[in-house]
Amino acid sequence: MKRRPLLALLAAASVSCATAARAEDGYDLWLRYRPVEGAAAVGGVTVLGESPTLQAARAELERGLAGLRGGAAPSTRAALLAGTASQARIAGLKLPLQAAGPEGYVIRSMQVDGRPTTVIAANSDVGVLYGAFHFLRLVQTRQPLDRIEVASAPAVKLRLLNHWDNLDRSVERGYAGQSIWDWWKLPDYRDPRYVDYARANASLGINGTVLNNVNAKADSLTEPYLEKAAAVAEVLRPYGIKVYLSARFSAPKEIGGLATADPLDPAVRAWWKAKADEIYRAIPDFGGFLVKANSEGQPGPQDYGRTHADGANMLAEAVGPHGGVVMWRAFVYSHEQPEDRIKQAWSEFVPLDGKFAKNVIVQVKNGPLDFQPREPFHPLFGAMPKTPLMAEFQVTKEYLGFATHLVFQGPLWEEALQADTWRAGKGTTVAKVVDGEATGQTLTGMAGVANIGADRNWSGSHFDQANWYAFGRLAWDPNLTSKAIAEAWARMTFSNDPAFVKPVTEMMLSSRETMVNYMTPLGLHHIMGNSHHYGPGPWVAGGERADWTSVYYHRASPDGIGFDRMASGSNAVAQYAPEAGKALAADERYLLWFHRVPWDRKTASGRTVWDELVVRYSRGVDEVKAMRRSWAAMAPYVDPERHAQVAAYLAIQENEAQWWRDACIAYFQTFSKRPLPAGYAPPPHPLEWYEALSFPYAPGG
Ligand code: GCW
Repeated sequence: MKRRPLLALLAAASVSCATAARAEDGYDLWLRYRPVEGAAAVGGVTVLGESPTLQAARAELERGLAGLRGGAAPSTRAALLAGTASQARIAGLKLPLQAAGPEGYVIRSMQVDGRPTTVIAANSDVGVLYGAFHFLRLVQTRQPLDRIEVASAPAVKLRLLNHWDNLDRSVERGYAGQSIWDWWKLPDYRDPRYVDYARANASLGINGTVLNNVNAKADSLTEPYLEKAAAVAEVLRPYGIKVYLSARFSAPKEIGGLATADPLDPAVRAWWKAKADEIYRAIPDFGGFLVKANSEGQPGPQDYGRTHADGANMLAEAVGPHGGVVMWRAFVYSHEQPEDRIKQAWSEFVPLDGKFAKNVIVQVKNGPLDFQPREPFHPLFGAMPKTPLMAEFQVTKEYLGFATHLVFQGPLWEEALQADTWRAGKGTTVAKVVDGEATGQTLTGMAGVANIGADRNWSGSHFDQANWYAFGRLAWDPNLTSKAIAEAWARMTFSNDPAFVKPVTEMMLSSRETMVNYMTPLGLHHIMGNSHHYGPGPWVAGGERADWTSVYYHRASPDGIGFDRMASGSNAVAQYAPEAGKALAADERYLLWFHRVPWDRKTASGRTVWDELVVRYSRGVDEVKAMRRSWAAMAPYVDPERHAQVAAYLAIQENEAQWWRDACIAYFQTFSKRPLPAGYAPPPHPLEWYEALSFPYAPGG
């Protein structure tokens, strides 16, 4: 009895210590487990069972609670009991585990053996692990711990990271250093970091990872590399994470000695079957293949006059007997095609609806172009009811300012997931297509192009960790709000202090719109620097293919600006259900995506398109200035190291936002030939100055 106030005092003391100043480098992500009030009331941990997964759950609970209690002993009045329904003690509690399915869990405050107990129960070991992480999140974010009543199961089956990592450790579109996969030292050396990677992913429910770039090398499928992949799979397995590989379609020729990779050729089919058998001998729970085919120069079935379905089904036949899947990407377009680039995936895939094997899932980017700051949802989500479709989001910020711009992508993904396809009437959101609710598909999935690298803070910036976090949470529950996600992340990653949580959550939530303002307002798209995609490049023209230029997309001329995708133009709008198309075309956020308009056309604000562009570009810069002020005021709540780095990056962001504004205004003004609205400063340099900037060493190329 006497000990309690003392413990409380100790806990309080360590809480204020932690808030004062503590060097942090971001390695711990949202699993920092720094002391919080309330954790001292949690009892000692009992996890029933000894599988590697249950051991991981126990270790995480012990490690997490020890940190959160600030060194204090567990409460002797309460208990924490975790296990699966195969344990009599859990089964006897009669918890509603049916709905938890194979990966979900129930967490409940209840009396067990006369003691207040927190029970974490599941049907499987990995469900217990996920439940353990959920419980730790409740403690970390200071939720009430004495009346927990949680039941959770993932809405989506395949929750995957896609690493665009190359065998030489470079990362395509990676801004966080080298690949974490040290292929050279594998399989003999397994970097302990792989375990922390697995913990972080398991804390979100991510259950698979594609180790290599979709622009794949066939070498990944050779014996030595399969051995390396098997070593990674072994480390990740206890955390419920399966390994997948990107498969190069021409591998039978390149490493198999065959004369062709034609998917209808019996020798080619036999080669893939044998390859799949070999992979499953090395990695018994191998997840399957991800394939980028006939896109941006990658080989594919069309090289032999075959269809995407022919190619996908051949691979599906090879991995099917082992329980594997094939994720076949719909990111296809060809410069030999005169058709509007954003229409091509629909044209190629819709005729194949219903023609894919059962274990094929077509992977569709959130929008029909390419991970832009804003684009409408991909029309394929409303057009292939007989085919499992998985959503692909880009966690790494290729088009969103790389690692140095603070852009929280939760709102971007929420916007895509909550978009209404109208496929089966109002309310058929992309989320309902992705989780199968609207289509009845049971093979469902969500992929995030990883932003993870060997940088100490994993993601290249502290705030980019939030994008990894948000992707994982949305893959588990695509209907979560980005607000709830941002708030939980900010609490765990930095501080529970309301004076921190509120302004930082607000800053995160508005950051995406801010970026749209200073990069691509009013539906502009694909106007960044050529190839590396860094900085503004609205003048980009010429080169090997028109659809890699900016002028192809904005079409600015003295008469106006924008891409006519209505019936009078490419009619891309007709790829949507009529109601959805109508709503998108009427939405000013997509004005220049769907319409070509004269410079003097009035916008909703009453200003002309030209004036509105200038106002929005300028507003974006002002908003970054406001972010800097708001972050400066957060110094008392954040360790100096992380605070300083975020502050320095925000200064870079402000400079670059200004650069985007000035360069785009200077360029578009050569067509609009109109003055800037009163009070708006002209760009400090002539257009040629911006055009002459060059960045041969931009990262991620
Ligand atoms: O976003 C574009 C990138 C390419 C990428 C491609 C894809 C892996 O610029 O780097 O290649 O998309 O998604 O396949």
